[in-house]
Amino acid sequence: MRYMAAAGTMITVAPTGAETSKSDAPALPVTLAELVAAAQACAAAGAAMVHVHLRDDSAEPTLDPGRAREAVAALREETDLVVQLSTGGAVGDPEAARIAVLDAEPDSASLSCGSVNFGDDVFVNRWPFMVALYQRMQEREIVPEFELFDLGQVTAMTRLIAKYGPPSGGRLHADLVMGVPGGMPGTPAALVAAVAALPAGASWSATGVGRSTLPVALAALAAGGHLRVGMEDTLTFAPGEPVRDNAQLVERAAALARLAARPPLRPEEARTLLGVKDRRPALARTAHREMP
Ligand code: KMH
Ligand code: ZN
Repeated sequence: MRYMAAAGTMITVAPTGAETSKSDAPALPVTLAELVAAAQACAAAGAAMVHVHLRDDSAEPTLDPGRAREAVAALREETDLVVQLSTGGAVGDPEAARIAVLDAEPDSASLSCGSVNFGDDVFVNRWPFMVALYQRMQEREIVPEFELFDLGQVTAMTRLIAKYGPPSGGRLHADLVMGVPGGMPGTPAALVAAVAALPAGASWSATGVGRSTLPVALAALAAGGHLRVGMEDTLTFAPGEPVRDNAQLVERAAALARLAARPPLRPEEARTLLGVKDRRPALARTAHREMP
């Protein structure tokens, strides 16, 4: 077990996701303006990275390359968050569209390390597709965040790195996505098992879907990990109380991190932690320094 706690906590916000409809969660940010406003509010609340899924004009999930480029540019312009695009998309999205997201040159992109049942559906991540995504990220100098939905996916990630070399930036960062119906449960025991299997020196965050949000966040902080929160994963703040907005979830994560004496990392610190290449225009590098 690696209890080498980082000094601070990197908080990632996943504001939108691809599996919830706007009609079921009206506070879900789906337009570019809503996404940017949510990202700004979450940055002010303590987020350092934003994990982005795109929606079209009907608020349906899309991997449209133009929208991806637009979102990356707008988030770079309006926030100093590390911008991570999802390559997972929505369950059933074609591989070609998922890999094409990398053309938008985000700082980071997700890379799911195996197929997993996703409720009634299957989220497919074939090994050859994982390899293609990984190599494209290496070529484009995009830092992968390895999404691990189950214990065996830790092994798949380790195999990928052993076979194809280190990620861009030379660091290794994984996110344990826990509590998906079909994946590992969102329990402290599962978290401890997954963290024990990570390669030495890896940084990691954890995400608890649905009602596992709090147990996973508390276990992750105790075990030295970082946090991912947001409406992609959590729509109920407390029993019977819908989430107000993404910033509410980030505020709670930041409060927990402070309580654990591991306060939120600033985006600059997250950039160093992840080893991301700085693609921001020179002006934008200083424009957001006043954020808390
Ligand atoms: N929407 C899920 C099927 C990712 O962003 O990389 C996949 C997902 C993972 O959300
Ligand atoms: Zn996602």
